Amino acid sequence: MKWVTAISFTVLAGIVSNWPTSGAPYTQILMEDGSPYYVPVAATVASGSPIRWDNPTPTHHTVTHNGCAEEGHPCLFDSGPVPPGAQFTVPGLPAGQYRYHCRIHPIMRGVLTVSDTPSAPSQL
Ligand SMILES: [Cu+2]
Repeated sequence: MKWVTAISFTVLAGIVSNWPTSGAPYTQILMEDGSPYYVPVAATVASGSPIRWDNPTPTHHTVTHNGCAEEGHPCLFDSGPVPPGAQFTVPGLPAGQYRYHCRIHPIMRGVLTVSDTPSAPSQL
């Protein structure tokens, strides 16, 4: 029965990829060929909220958490090469600050701040 599951996933993936981009349930960050390279270069999202990087440029880029390039540090996300016209989605991250870069163009750097959900009660 494995093939049934495979077909279900294929159909689901088709539906998901056809979702309209307006009002999409994720935070979108664009990759660009010029400064600041990631737009917005400093993004803030709620914890658990998906983040999607889109590559509208004619070259490959990566979205690599800085920890992935530093021995002994946790590596929370690394897209690998994202082709032109493709995108990379992280389903959600715990609260914290995540600096990231492009492995192909080390000059490309961004920072993602993941905050606790706005509805969380204040600790003041
Ligand atoms: Cu790049």
